Amino acid sequence: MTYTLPELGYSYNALEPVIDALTMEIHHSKHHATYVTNLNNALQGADNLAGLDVDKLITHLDQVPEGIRTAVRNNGGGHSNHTHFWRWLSPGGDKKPSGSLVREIDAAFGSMDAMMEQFNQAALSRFGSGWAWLALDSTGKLGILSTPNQNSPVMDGKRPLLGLDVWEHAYYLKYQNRRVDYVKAYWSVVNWNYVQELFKS
Ligand code: MN3
Repeated sequence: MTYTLPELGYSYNALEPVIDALTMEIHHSKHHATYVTNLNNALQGADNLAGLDVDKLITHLDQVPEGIRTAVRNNGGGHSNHTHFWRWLSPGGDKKPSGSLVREIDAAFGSMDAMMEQFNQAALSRFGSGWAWLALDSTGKLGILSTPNQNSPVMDGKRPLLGLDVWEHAYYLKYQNRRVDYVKAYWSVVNWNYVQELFKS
C-alpha cells in the first residue's frame, strides 16, 4: 500500500477570503502532494512500514531504519499534519465547540478566549516554519504547544485536536509578513466538529 493525497472535501476557493484559492491549491496539490510522494519514495523496499497508518508510522520513528528516519519524520509528519489540517478547516467555520470539550477547555485554560490566546502565542512565537497545536498529552491533559518543521505532537505521544500550519507557504500569498492576521483569521474557519470528533475518539 502507498500513501495517497486525500481529497479536500471542498473547493479551493471555499475558504475565501480567509485563505485564498491559489494558496489552497498550491498547498494541497503541490506541498502536500510532495510530502506524499517523498514518503512513498522513502519507504520503497520497507514493506513492513509502508502499510502502516501514517500516525502509527510516525509514533514509532525509533523503529524506522536510520537511513530513512529523517525523510519519514519530515514527510510522514507532513502527510499526517496536512491530512488533519484540511479537515480542521471548514467554509464559514463551525462556530464554537460544545459539551465536554468546552468544559475541558475551561478547566484547563480558564476560558475559551484564554486557550485561543495561548494558541495564538504559540503560532506567533514559532520561529521559522512549524505548527501550533491544541493537544492531549498521554495522561489526557489538554495543552498548547508548537513544533518545528513538520513534527507532529504524535511523535511525542500526544494527540493533536487542533493544529495550525504557520509555514509561510500556508499564508504568504495573501498575508505576506503578517502572520498575526492569518493566525487570528484562522478561528473563523475552524471546523469544531472535527476537533470534537478527535477529542471523543
Ligand atoms: Mn503546509
